[in-house]
Amino acid sequence: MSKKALITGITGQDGSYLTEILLKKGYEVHGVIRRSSSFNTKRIDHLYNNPELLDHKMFLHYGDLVDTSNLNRILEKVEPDEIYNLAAQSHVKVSFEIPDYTAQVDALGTLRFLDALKEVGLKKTKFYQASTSELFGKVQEVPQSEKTPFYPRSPYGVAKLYGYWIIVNFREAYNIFASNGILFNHESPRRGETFVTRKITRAAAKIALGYQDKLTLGNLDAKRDWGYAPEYCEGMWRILQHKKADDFVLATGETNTVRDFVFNTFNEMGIELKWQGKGDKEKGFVKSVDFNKAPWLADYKDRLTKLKKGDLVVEVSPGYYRPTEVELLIGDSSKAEKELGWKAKTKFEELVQIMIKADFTLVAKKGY
Ligand code: NAP
Ligand code: G4F
Repeated sequence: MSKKALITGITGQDGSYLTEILLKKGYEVHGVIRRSSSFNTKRIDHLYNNPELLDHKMFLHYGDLVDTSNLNRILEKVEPDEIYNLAAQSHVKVSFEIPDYTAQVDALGTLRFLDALKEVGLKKTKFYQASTSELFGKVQEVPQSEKTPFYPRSPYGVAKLYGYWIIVNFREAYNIFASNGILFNHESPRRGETFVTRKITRAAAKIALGYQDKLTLGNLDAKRDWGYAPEYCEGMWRILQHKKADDFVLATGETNTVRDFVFNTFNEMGIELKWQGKGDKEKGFVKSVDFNKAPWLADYKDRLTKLKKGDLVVEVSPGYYRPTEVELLIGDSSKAEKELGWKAKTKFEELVQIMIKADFTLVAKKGY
């Protein structure tokens, strides 16, 4: 009989990749989706409606991490072998605007789910918790590993810290197989449009195609350890296949600034930028344009805008600054490499290439 997995947050970036991975491994996949006034399943429609996967076993259930009774019902009905708790209010900046809701979902939602699992009495079910490098916040050590002390810097980070510790507590108190994946930033063409990488690649594509004049960002100096999301979702599965429940950092071990991400994105299209000014006066101008340096754009030559040296394409607005910022993240995932055989393969330059090519193609086709 195939194993059953239950995924919360199945409609998100990671949920969609994890579903693909588990279906390929022969799992029966159950996902929890929220009621929405318009369709919210675009990242998984290609799986749900795929005639080639007609014999696939994928089921969706309405639910919400703030609704205990329904979590109980879903657990009783599905009786999963593995649970992947990916649902969250996952935007750090937004968590300063809605801290209570963020705590309800990201902190107490994790508790509700674990407690439901305990009450329903599914003793063999394994539980994966989507923990985060935001726990390290104001970093106490470089690079950050499973042993680095936490210092969260946002309501999101604090809520996820509760999620982390309640997992550890239920593991120790009730012998539940519950593990934290402490994942550093991971991105893809399916990344939400308001996270910085996707905001940059979409805007750069629009600028090159003439749908947008400039890109406005916040802190260009922030450094992140950016990896490729599908690899991290494979890592989640490996964490639950480990012989014992434990906590693992997944990261690339490289760090780059937001400014580097912008520079590389434009550079992939043959547009070189130069920076002038400091802080919120900093601006990015076109230094040179040579679309021939980007052979992948050959089919679109007639549609590219007449960008020229000196054009302003990037500016800073303090409106995007956070009240408290996480300045530097760089992870050490040697434990995951040693114990799970997991290692990030896609490096920074390749990640930028994947994302700008995907967004350019999308914008060229649809204009947005
Ligand atoms: P995402 O794209 O923002 O997806 C979040 C998912 O959670 C969506 O499916 C969303 O549903 C669902 N959700 C939100 N509130 C919910 C609620 N109250 N009840 C049920 N479902 C709810 O996030 P992601 O990038 O895939 O990340 C997955 C998880 O990993 C999150 O917990 C995130 O905090 C964590 N994480 C992410 C990263 C990263 O770099 N991506 C790194 C470390 C940890 P809708 O589609 O209806 O909004
Ligand atoms: O892309 P971001 O919004 O991601 P952030 O805050 O690192 O959080 C993401 O990764 C975490 C893992 O460490 C996850 F737990 C979390 O769920 C989420 O997936 O911002 C990255 C950096 C920040 O320093 C931010 O201040 O980019 C900076 N930034 C500069 N301008 C911007 C912008 N961020 C956004 N979203 N939008 C901007 O215009």
